[in-house]
Amino acid sequence: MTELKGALIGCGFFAINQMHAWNDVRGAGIVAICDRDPERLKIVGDQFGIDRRYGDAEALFADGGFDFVDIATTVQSHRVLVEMAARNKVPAICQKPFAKTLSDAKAMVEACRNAGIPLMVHENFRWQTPMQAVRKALDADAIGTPFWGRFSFRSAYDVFSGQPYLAEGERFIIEDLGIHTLDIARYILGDVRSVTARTKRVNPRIKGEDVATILLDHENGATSVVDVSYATRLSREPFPETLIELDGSEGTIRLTQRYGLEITNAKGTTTTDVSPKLLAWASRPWHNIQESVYAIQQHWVDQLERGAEHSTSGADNLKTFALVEAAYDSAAKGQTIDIGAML
Ligand code: NAD
Ligand code: 89Y
Repeated sequence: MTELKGALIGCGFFAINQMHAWNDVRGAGIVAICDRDPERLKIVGDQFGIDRRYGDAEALFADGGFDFVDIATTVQSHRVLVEMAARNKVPAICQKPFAKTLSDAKAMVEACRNAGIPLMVHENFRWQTPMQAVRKALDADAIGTPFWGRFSFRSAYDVFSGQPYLAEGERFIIEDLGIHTLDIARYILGDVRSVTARTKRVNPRIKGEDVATILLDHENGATSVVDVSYATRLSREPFPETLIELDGSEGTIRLTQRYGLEITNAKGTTTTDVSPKLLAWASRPWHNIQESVYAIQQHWVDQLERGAEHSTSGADNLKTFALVEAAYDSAAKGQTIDIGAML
């Protein structure tokens, strides 16, 4: 197979994981990088041996010579960069959060559709080994039809030292982390009809909300709770694990801390270790996220090769992004928000 050539824009904190993962992915490699901060450009260029370096994305696209672009900047630049990729007819991956608003996100999907280029959102949490294990158990009919779920991420891990911008935005946990948890809820229990949410800020040193409790009515009649917190000090810090509880017509699934998958049905209870692999370049506790970065990037290449839609295509991600906006809207108004009307 011919190796696809990629260009990466945004050489910050998280891009290091993406660059390591591209080294491992079969069928693609990064040939050019871009960052408007010369220091980050030098650090990443030197670490990964990339000679083609750009301080400006327009100049990168003007030179060309790559088959796809991986946008790893923060959200403010996502729309402009995705639309630049569309204008240049270059397939694009865009980090989460996909956009600042749902209307921007819709415009980005439309621009790529009109340009005829694939667009995938780097929504990697559904690619974590434990999430895949839960999906597989449901597909194998281990608990019959699920009617209730809880998707929980509660932590006091200091995310602000690596990502200081998270302390500065008007919005924090739903937009940054809850977006993943909401996507997992969709991946496991299907699309959502309506959203009711409550938020709180506990940490006085940040601007946005750091606690959210979100009730989802799924289209198939299941109900779930997505609860996320960065203000929860526990005896064993779970970062970055998403814990899951599912009740079904024939049994239950519990994804417990330290990656235990417990399935109870008429045959009894089985407990399996669904720990993520510790990749050569990964480090605990991030290895769960890091493995999923590799998995989603491999999926990008595999689907391009097959000419097939990506699991977290731009169009798919609109349905996750709508839940983010609906959660903020619901918390602000104290009302339940209808998702169908937003899409
Ligand atoms: P960061 O601020 O450390 O890095 C962003 C980099 O992009 C900076 O070096 C900045 O100079 C560069 N940049 C910004 N706009 C640019 C532009 N127009 N042209 C060129 N360079 C530009 O941010 P980060 O912590 O690495 O986060 C990046 C994105 O990754 C965010 O959207 C964040 O939410 C996301 N993220 C995802 C995960 C995940 O698991 N999927 C985890 C952490 C962060
Ligand atoms: O930015 C966030 C993400 O996407 O995963 C975890 C994180 O780094 C901090 O909440």
